[in-house]
Amino acid sequence: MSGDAVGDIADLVDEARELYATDAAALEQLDRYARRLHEPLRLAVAGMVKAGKSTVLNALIGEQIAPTDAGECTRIVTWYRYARTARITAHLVGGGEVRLPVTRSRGALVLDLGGYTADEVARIDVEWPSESLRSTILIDTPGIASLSQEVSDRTTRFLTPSTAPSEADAILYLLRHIHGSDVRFLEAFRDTAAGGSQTVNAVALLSRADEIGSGRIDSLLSAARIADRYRQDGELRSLALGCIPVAGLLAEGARTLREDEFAAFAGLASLDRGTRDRMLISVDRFTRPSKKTALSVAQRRALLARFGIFGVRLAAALVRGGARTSSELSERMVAQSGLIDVQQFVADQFRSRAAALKARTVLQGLTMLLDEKPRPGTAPLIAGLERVTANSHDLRELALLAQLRTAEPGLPAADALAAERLIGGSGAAGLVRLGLPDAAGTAEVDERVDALLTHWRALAESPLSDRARTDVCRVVIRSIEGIASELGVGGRSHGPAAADVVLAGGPAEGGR
Ligand SMILES: Nc1nc2c(ncn2[C@@H]2O[C@H](COP(=O)(O)OP(=O)(O)OP(=O)(O)O)[C@@H](O)[C@H]2O)c(=O)[nH]1
Ligand SMILES: [Mg+2]
Repeated sequence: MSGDAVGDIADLVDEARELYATDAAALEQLDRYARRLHEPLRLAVAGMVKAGKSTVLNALIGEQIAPTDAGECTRIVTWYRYARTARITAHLVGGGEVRLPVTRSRGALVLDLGGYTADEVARIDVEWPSESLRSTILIDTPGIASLSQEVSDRTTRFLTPSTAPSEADAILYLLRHIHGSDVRFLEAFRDTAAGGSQTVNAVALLSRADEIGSGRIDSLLSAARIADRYRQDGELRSLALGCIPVAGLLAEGARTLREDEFAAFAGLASLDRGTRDRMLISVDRFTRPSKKTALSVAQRRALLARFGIFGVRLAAALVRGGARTSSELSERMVAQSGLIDVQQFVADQFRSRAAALKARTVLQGLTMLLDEKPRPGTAPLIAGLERVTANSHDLRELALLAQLRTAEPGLPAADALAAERLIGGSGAAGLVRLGLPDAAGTAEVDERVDALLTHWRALAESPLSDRARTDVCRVVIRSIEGIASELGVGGRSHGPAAADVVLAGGPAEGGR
């Protein structure tokens, strides 16, 4: 989305401020929308209780800052955003805020509510100097389908409110198996977040992937197969943009690996194979008193808490396989964990569309406000909202992506798949959309763009295409033209035809 489109929406928010100048609640809401347009993307981590949400969030940040124990804090929506100095603020339910101490223990942040209970705290804001938070605000949420209805309600009120857009622009939804509660939540999120456009802006993470094969070394392969199946599954496919297996504990441990832990793994790796295999056969065996290793039982328990039995087995195997330093080991463990796929997905599908996702949220919020509190003089604002929606190609892409995922596409199957890729369903980068390798040269790109334009124009103009199909084709053609201009190709036949594509708006350049 071009900066201008965000600017247009900011102008509409200003117009709304004048219309609602006498309504303090509406003004406060509008101020929040205005700020939201200029903040980083809000990405929430959600899922059922103990799905591994806080652990994955820590892995993404690369620090142990979200509490993963069973304490009070896991019941509170907690925001993690970038700031140069660390600061933690609790926002109280009745209004007002208190500063909480920044305390660490063994490298992990300890969130201390200072005498307040979780019920008294509406949300916690953690400002933290981590580079990974510069472009994304991460939000940890209490587990849905909790034993405590109030805890679940906190998350559903936050992510799927009934009278406002979701507080999150996109979510990482963690699940261990698909459960009825997961499907119900994702449906509610899709409907709330998307409003009329039904945008799909959630990705499913098949979490705690190391436990899937009982911690056997091939667990992650089994997890990958299950994730594949879920990805093809009709139900999840219409609710999430993908399904990625991830071993969060392994990723968190790897990204925060300490020298003493590396030394412990090196010690295990140096044992003869038979001894090591027997020792690591189960958690029970590993924590039995034994003279075969210099590690105390307490040290072994600590390794299990940090890495799980799978992580310990893998780390020992990786050291034997040649990881000579803690950073080499950390890198290899991260590579196995699935974290990089998650990071890549977030970058390709969410961050590159950040402006469009935020814009959509604010457009939806303004529309809801106008519906809920109609007043004279709103006609120009309504027209403005319609104009921005129709003119923003990025918003059209988001809507079409959802349409292709959730409804009968009205296109031959191969075209539907190609359309999805071209509008960014497999990633927003130009070459990915064209289905070309990273190394593709200009001539190859040019040729592909030409062939695609010829194909999609013919389809648009075919007498067999009805209005709906022609509209889809036009969005796709506009996307191809956007890619051509982004990649600096498209001399020959692309230029003039742009005129017959009525959609205005800049090329799909993403929101960076
Ligand atoms: N083996 C294994 N254990 C994990 C993994 N992720 C989390 N755990 C463990 O599962 C427990 C819960 O993890 P959390 O990250 O706190 O889960 P959560 O979803 O945030 O839990 P709530 O906020 O209480 O709903 C902790 O004991 C973690 O160590 C994983 O990938 N593998
Ligand atoms: Mg948690």
